[in-house]
Amino acid sequence: MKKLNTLLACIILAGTGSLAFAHVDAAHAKKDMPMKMEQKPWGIGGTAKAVTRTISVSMTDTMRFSPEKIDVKQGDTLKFVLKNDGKVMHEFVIGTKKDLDEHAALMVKFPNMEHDEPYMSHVAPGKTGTIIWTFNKAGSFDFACLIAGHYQSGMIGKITVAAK
Ligand SMILES: [Cu+2]
Repeated sequence: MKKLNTLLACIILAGTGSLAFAHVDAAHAKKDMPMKMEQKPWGIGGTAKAVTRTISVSMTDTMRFSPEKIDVKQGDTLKFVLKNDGKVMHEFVIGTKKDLDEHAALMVKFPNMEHDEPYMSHVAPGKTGTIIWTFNKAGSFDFACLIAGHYQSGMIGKITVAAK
């Protein structure tokens, strides 16, 4: 039953476009197709001209983000500048705890799974990634590195979006 539930979760996630399995041509697709602006419980993809605030986040091999807590006002569009200060790949994914838990479990099962959404960025060592995201819903959300082992080591931060 547990296995079936997991399988079901995979299908649901894949069906909603949260994850793209076997997305071998991700870089190419990213260049040619506009990112889809899909409303999520934690906000919606933003545009460069809507940016109200830029925040730099460092990711390190100690499996920590700096800062670990980010306070946002509802309606703000943040540009996250994500610097991988480590020697291994890291990623920054925004979501609800529930979504991230589920996604992290899939990453353990399928470590080579590739995915790309406007609320996530995979950053190679020494490189910098960016995300522009509009927090149009108030609430408490997480950001995390879902690479197998990293999430489980506590590579998680908090985003609090205060209601207008
Ligand atoms: Cu990581």
